[in-house]
Amino acid sequence: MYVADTIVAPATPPGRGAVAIIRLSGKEAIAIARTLWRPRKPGELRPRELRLGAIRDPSSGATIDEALCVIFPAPHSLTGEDVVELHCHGGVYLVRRILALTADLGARLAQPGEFARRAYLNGRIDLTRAEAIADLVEARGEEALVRATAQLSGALARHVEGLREKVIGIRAYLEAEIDFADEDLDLPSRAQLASSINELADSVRLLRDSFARGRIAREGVRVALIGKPNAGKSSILNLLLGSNRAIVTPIPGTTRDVIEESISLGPWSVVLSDTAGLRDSVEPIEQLGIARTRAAADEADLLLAVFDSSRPFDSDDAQVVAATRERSGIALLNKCDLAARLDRERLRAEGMKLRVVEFCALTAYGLAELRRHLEVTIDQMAGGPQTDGSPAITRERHRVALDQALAALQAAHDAALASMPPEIVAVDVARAADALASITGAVSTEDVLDAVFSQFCIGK
Ligand SMILES: Nc1nc2c(ncn2[C@@H]2O[C@H](COP(=O)(O)OP(=O)(O)OP(=O)(O)O)[C@@H](O)[C@H]2O)c(=O)[nH]1
Ligand SMILES: [Mg+2]
Repeated sequence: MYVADTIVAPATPPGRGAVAIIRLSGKEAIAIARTLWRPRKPGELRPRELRLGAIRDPSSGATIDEALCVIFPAPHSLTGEDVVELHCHGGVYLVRRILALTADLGARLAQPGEFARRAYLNGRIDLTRAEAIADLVEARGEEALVRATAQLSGALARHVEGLREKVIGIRAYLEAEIDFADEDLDLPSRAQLASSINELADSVRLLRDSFARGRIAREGVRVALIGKPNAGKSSILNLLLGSNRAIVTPIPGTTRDVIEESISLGPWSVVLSDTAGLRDSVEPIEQLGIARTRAAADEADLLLAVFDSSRPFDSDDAQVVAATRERSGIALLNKCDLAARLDRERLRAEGMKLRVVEFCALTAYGLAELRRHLEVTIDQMAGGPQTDGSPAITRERHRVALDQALAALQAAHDAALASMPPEIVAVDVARAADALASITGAVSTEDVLDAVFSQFCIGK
């Protein structure tokens, strides 16, 4: 439900900074600003013009801060409503004080994503652009940034709209068949119709299959380091991070909990998890840690299986090999600076199917090779390096909608071939159009909007 009251929130992150921006949107926004803020030089506030002035407490008349003010009257604003920005100094207490003053004058603190939701409801942005704003803010790597910018420019929305128009075109043929059943019109045959539906389904499938790339770009790739205690997992994490994040000691069983850190790898963002060493342990704390290792390995997109090449293969290593079965990743023969007691051939003989890289965490030997292989593996997971610049979907929501559209197109195709009455085929075609419309929000429900906008933070 659209409530047109006036909302307020800091648009800048909490904490101290040179400047904080407080944003108001709604019918009372400009009136509230006029009460709180007075220009230094006399004269009316003109739209989209930044003016210097002071913020005063209306009850005492005391000046609280020097601040810039800019107004964006409806409908040409972020939300489509009257919007005001107060650029004040970035003090924690100061911002809280100004927010309280706006509340006294009738503004309500905005919910997460409420500005973007109003922008959508007033037709300023579609849902994919709203999601792109969230993605842009969250982007942790070049691929995520490029994707979010393209989506913000409307590339995905236009692509989906194009597909929907084709679906509606097919619907138009069916309507003609219904309306002019008795007349001798030159309409496409059922076989032609079925083949057009098929073509369209192929395009929808292509977009759905872009999810792997889109998701990886947006969320990052999850990579778990697994191996027996003392194999060198934490040393490798630290090396990849370039900092001593995890504790490293010669004592097996040092890492007890899962440690997560992000790195960039080429265009990708990678979330690395260092884990407790896998072994048969009776110690209860270690057992809990090992259960977490297994969970992290299950959740990971890729595994980095670490082996201590200075020690003979044992039953703990066998557990690690077993954990890599049917999984993607890379095996590292670590400690290759020491005399070798375990080599590539032995690992292969024990059933290791992943690529094996010789490594030394102390000297960084093999690091370039590891990074290169990881990047190539991620490229492959994402469906190969992208060259054509076509948009990718980035969210489960998009994928579900495209699956629904595909199922409906399939049903329409079958009904068309089975010479079903045009009304029946048209129902399936309409379902496909609605599913596509839900992606951009041309058709939406409260539930969908709640799901999309609750991911935003306050002030967006
Ligand atoms: N010689 C040599 N020592 C290494 C290498 N990598 C790690 N080490 C040493 O091996 C010991 C264990 O390293 P960690 O990184 O703590 O091993 P881990 O796999 O995290 O061990 P847990 O947390 O106990 O499971 C430390 O003393 C490291 O300095 C290497 O490439 N060569
Ligand atoms: Mg460790």
